[in-house]
Amino acid sequence: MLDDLSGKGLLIHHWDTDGICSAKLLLEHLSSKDIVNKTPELGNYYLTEEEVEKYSKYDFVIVADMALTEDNINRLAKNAQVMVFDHHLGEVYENAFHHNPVIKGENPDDYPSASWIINDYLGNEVNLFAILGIIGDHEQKIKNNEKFTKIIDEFCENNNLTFEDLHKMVYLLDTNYKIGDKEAVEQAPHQLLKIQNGEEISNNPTWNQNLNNINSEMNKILGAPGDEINGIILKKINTPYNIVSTITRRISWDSGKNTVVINTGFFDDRDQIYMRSKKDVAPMIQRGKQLGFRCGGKKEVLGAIVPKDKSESFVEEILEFLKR
Ligand SMILES: [Mn+2]
Repeated sequence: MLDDLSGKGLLIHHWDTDGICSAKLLLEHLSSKDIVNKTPELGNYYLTEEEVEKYSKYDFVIVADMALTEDNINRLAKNAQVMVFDHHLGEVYENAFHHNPVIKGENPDDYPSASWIINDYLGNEVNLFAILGIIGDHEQKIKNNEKFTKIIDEFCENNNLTFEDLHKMVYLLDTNYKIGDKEAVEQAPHQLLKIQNGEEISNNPTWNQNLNNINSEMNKILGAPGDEINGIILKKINTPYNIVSTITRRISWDSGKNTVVINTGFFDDRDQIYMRSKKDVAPMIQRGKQLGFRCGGKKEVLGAIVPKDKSESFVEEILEFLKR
């Protein structure tokens, strides 16, 4: 189906390692086609009105590792053939080719990243980019997944790499969105198309400098204690870096507790709210959508962008949900 696409094409992908690696794999496969890649405004899990208008002039649109709104997809599908490759929760799109085994009831543990799903769909061998997407989305937690631990271990052995080497590459690729550089995110898949091996990621000077800057900000934030309410960790942060998901992960994994983080510093008019829980958070994602917020996530993680005046009450609801 990918091979039948013709005309001018657009690839929209998530800004994280999984999205960048997914884009690299798709661009490589589609190298003979006329296609450009874009990521949404960083922090937005949807397209703005302006973006939808700009992106409506293409003949085909591919979306990778992002659950855009159904309205976004419908609008794009008016003029274009739309294909979506994803593993986030959500609804099946009526007007697109929607390849998302997780939505269709498959076990998420068998589909840990969009990069894996796409690599499989393309019929490629296991490779660095399929693997980096997985480690990007799960980090150390993937070690609880027996099937993929085996796949990753084998890959490391064959390529003379350690898990830590791959983990570091993920952190380097993720610096592009964490410093808020949308163009750098869009450039990254093209940089990956040129490289021969992972060392060229590990040794990239710009990404290493970014990482140093981000690490000092992270350490500053993680060094200050959060509040603990009924065994739930609640942390308010105010940073211009797009690191709310990373901070939430670190706190929740280090503490083993349900964690809610609010960042008031990324958008001028809205807060970023992130939650990680051992509970299935799908009902809370539904609730966020019902309240009209941009809200999405996976089985164990919720991310929402909430107007500043609604932020406090939504956090209250999340805390209530976690207590139940
Ligand atoms: Mn992903």
